[in-house]
Amino acid sequence: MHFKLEATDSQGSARAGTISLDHGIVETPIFMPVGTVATVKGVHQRELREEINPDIILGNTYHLYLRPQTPILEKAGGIHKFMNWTGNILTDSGGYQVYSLSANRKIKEEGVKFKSHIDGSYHTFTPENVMEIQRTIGADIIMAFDECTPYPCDYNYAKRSMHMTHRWLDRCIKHLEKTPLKYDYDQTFFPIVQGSTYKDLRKQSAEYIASANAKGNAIGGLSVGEPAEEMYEMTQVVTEILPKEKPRYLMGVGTPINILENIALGIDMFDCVMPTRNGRNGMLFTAEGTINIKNKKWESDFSAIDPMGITWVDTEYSKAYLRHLFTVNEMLGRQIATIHNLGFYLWLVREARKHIVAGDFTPWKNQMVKQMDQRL
Ligand code: PRF
Repeated sequence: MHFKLEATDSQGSARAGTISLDHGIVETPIFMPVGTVATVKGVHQRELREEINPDIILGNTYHLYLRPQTPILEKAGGIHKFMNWTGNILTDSGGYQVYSLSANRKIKEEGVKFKSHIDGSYHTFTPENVMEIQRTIGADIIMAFDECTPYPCDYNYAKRSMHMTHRWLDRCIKHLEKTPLKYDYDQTFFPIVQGSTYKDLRKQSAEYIASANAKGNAIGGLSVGEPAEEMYEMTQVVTEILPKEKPRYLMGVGTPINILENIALGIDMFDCVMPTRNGRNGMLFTAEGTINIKNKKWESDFSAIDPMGITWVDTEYSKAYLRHLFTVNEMLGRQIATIHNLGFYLWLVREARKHIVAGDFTPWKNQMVKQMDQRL
């Protein structure tokens, strides 16, 4: 993997760069659509490639390990072949899903014992086996096994958890060194900063993570219910410490406004279920603000879904028609909303990139944040 910084905003810390991986070049800042179980829900790979064209998408170790299960992915020749996606893929380690989805989890120094949310069966994730699983899934970027603390989190728990995440990181690195690649392309490993909402812990964690000298770094434990201002404060503390010449990934963030504010603080990579999940719920993100398409006010509004026309669905269908599809619970409605939202998110980060390169990111960002903070 190679990261090249191409431009930095003169009024802030926003950066434009490129990450070269074996399945193509990723232009940053980037938003990675979430494809939890080897599908970006509701979108054909062809639509994803031809209409939205993200340089990288995300999969989840926790889900893929449970279904279709690792041996099937190995037989397929890795996740790219299995799902017919020739672009880059990143897998999250399960360090978040295990806490948010499984029941009866027991966290110990050795690892996490958890009960599957699908059939109630018991499993254990350790830093070692999660590295093996990610080798077999075969994503281009693989993540350290961490503990994502909840919000709020008392100081002593956050501190103990952070130290355990650091020890787990050492185990991940040690194990990866003796776990060969399974396929004919490289995998890049990213460690994860934790430390809850405590500045001193965040600093300590960022220093520890930076000292691991990985090719890219991630920030976890944010966007878990804390006020946005607190998230931005933590991002800032951490980005001041993480090396400038390596990509920075803020995990699980966020709204379009969160994304622009964190780009301004020097984040390069994002992922979030919001455009897909909220889209399936009838929430549309636009440059003018958010739309609840289920609202009666759209019943006879025959104007285009989004006159900006970023993706073809935006002008092909009317608001009234899309509202109708949601009212009668037709799956086409959820598909259209998903394509629209992903198209918008990718447009937003590409636009941010253009403005960073052009040198007017900050005023553009401030204007966009004002505009998008409205309900239509
Ligand atoms: N750790 C991991 N994945 C994550 C998170 C984390 O803290 C978050 C927190 N927003 C999202 N996804 N491994």
